[in-house]
Amino acid sequence: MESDEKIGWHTNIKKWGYELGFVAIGFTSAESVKGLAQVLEARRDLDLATPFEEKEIELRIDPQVGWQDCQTVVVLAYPLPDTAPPQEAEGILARSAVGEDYHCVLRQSINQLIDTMVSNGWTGTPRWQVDIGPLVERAFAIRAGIGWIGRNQQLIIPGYGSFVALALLLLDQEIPVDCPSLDQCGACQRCVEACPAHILGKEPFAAKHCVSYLTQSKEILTDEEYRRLGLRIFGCDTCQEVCPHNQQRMENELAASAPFPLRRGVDLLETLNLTKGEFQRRFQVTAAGWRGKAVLQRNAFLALQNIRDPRLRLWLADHKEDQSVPPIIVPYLRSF
Ligand code: B12
Ligand code: SF4
Ligand code: SF4
Repeated sequence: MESDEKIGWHTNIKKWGYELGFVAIGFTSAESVKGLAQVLEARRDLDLATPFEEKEIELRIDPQVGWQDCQTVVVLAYPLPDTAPPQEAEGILARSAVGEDYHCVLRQSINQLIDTMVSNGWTGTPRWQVDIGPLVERAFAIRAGIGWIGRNQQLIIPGYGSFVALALLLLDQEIPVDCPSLDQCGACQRCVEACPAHILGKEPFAAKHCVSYLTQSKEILTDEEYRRLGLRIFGCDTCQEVCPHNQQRMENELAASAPFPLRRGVDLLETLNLTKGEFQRRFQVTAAGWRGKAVLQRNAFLALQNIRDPRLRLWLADHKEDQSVPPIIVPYLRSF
């Protein structure tokens, strides 16, 4: 491919991506991410990595280990939809867990982007990943210059914020790359101070203690861990909500909460009593569905306990009597 043609693809892939709704797009090479293997090894050796991560470190840092023809990594950020904030005493869902599952939304948009590339003469065979895939997406995102990694560990896009989902498009052609962008956290410590698990500002990141992980883990949570959940039913947005770079979006959500069809709040007792049919209708279509119904019910139970909701005593009386307490909740009955 001639150099003019390569520049043309760089420009056009960005143009088509923005037309499809992506808010930031950047290009980087398929080189391995230097220095990241040591971080991943330290997380693994200290037992801080989550079981959701690929075990093979080389596959996570080097695109050519998974696909030897890979030459370029395009990083794309898609906005998470605006949502209405939860009301008092409601369970809280993270923004990434509300609305149509972002994995499906991004998959469709990337396939549309690839179709457009092919219809304009792209002859390669692009591959892609959205979240589920070995490559560490944020490492490529900073190298592709779409943002910086905040103290909250999030990829923050200058002028937009961090409430985005990321995707990687892998190409078997060499396309010009973008420059990394500058860190804009400065002296700010808001996320470090707000984190309920007190894990920010320390290296390596203790992913297994992160409340987002705890809401998704099926292991039995300690008393200290489950208290940290507060009212959270799936995920944790606290370190992003306090970030100055997300305040504009937060204000927009607060000011216009009524028109948003998507709500982050859920009724705790309804979630605890979730039937299979309700789970399929309300949660399975979202990114909160992948861990199943029981983990959401457990989190609703713990949230009711955390706010000492009197409805929990009645629920327990009924369900203990007919022995219908879901097995995932049984270990927590010791507190009653
Ligand atoms: C496993 C996982 C988790 C785990 C562990 C998270 C973690 N911080 O490691 C848990 C379950 C806790 C989790 C939680 C969340 N996650 Co998550 N998660 C992932 C997943 C699948 C892998 C992450 C991973 O590899 N971690 C290992 C560490 C080392 O990598 P990292 O934190 O992603 O990135 C670091 C390195 O890249 C490092 N780095 C980059 N370059 C270099 C170079 C050198 C030399 C060094 C030393 C370091 C370095 O800087 C980054 C920050 O430390 C990715 C998708 C993917 N395939 O990448 C999504 C992903 C990171 N998660 C995402 C989201 C949205 C979340 C939550 C916000 C969801 C929620 N609301 O609850 C929280 C945020 C928690 C947090 N503060 O990070 C988004 C991030 C979007 C964004 N704007 O950054 C991703 C990219 C999914 C997606 N496709 O959109 N997640
Ligand atoms: S997601 Fe929650 S627990 Fe995890 S680092 Fe951010 S504030 Fe802390
Ligand atoms: S809250 Fe402050 S320190 Fe944390 S990520 Fe945002 S700007 Fe950086």
